[in-house]
Amino acid sequence: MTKVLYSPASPYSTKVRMAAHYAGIPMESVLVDTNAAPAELINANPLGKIPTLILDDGKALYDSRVITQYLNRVSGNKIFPRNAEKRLEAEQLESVADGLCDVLLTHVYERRFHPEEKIHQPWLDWQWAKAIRVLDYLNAAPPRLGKKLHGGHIALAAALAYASLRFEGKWEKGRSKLKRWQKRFEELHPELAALLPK
Ligand SMILES: N[C@@H](CCC(=O)N[C@@H](CS)C(=O)NCC(=O)O)C(=O)O
Repeated sequence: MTKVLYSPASPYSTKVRMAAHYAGIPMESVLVDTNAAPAELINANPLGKIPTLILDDGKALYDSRVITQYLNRVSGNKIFPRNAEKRLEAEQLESVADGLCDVLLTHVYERRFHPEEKIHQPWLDWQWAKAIRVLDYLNAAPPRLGKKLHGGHIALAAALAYASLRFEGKWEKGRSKLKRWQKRFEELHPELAALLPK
């Protein structure tokens, strides 16, 4: 069976696991600690990042957007719309949601990997400004949400769950539409919400 190397707090891993579940693609989830650089991960992905997918024939796939496109192909377009314009919209939403994860992760890593005196606050401020812009942009017009999902919705749900996990109380103020979107996603899709980090 296809394996996904993941960690429950990793938003890109959450996205991929939710997308596989949504598309009905069975997958064995293998918990890895990227900080320990385990051989199974490094041998599959020289970047040592998760998620990394390992197919039955041993082929490895990364990063998460390569994986969601792969899942879309093998599921017969269950993750991205066939219509070109709608597909571009979904891919763009996935990209901006992943970009939000990138800046949030930069914050987490700056603090995790540097001693206090080496933390560079202007760099953190620069990154945080991006997070604020993305959150405001999304809050101004949250994507339409229903039972039928695409990869952009799934990526956004994963990104907001990560924001709540690491920055609870710091991102929600003044963004009630986005907060409601997050809640509604969880109400409409409890089986996917079960994969979100809590
Ligand atoms: N662009 C990548 C980002 C993946 C990523 O940065 N994952 C983090 C965990 S959330 C990771 O593996 N970090 C370990 C490291 O950078 O060494 C993707 O979309 O998969």
